[in-house]
Amino acid sequence: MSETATPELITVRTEGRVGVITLNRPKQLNALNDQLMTELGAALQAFDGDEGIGCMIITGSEKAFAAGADIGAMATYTFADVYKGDYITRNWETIRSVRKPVIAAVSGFALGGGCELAMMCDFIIAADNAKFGQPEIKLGIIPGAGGTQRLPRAVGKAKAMDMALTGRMMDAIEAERAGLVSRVVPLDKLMDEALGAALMICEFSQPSVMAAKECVNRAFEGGLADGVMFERRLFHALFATADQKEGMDAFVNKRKAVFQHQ
Ligand code: CO8
Repeated sequence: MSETATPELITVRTEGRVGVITLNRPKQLNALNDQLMTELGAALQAFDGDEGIGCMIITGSEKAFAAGADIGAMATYTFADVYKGDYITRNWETIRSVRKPVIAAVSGFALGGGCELAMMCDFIIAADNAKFGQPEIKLGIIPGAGGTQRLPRAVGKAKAMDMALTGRMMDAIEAERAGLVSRVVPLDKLMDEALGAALMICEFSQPSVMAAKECVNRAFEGGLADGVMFERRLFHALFATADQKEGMDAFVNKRKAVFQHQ
């Protein structure tokens, strides 16, 4: 399908200024195939370019955020197939180009590519039934969408090695303790919690929200000195925004700030 066609494997809706994308291949536990990833990328880019949207949420079903890349679709690929066509991986990078915040609201299984997709989001809010894992080793492969890189940065080498080498799953409590998820809530409160966080983010100055996201991502991708300098430059730059004047004037005059996102 083309990127402009109506999506079939995701559903898309808005809640105020929040764009909500729900992965929707329930029978396959939201296994991530080429079409789904293309649709997801297109939806994220559309929200990112929409002035009316300030934050996005990606979620799945109660049973599965996503149980990984589609094993059936990959089963017969050869090295030459995947290398020449950049198959499986080619449309996974879109999410990293999105500049507004993306929250993963995870219930059920987030395995393999599903765990990697959640980790590509800016933070993860988990339901108490969530299970995270990188079970690729059981299939004779390794994670291919950043799992061996983002997981150790999130949970440290010991747990990341344990998960990548044994394929064991981490439940929501362990995932929060280890730093993989930011909050754990009862399953029936998951979307309320994610929407609450997203709506709060939407109220803040969009330039400062985008700058904060960019700076935190720098901490993952570069050295400390570069990251601190990058942060300082953006910190200084935000004094050029009307929202900085509004935010500080509101504090000084003991009133609520109303940001114009400029
Ligand atoms: N791909 C395709 N189909 C799947 C997948 C998957 N990853 N996971 C589940 N399904 C299907 C099952 O085949 C089954 O289909 P059917 O009903 O037609 O038989 C249906 O979903 C329901 O699954 P189960 O019956 O197995 O449900 P259970 O509750 O018994 O078990 C599990 C749930 C534990 C999640 C189990 O389904 C499972 O282990 N799934 C596979 C998990 C896995 O190995 N994931 C890693 C996949 S490899 C990967 O993600 C590589 C990422 C590389 C990213 C590269 C891009 C950048």
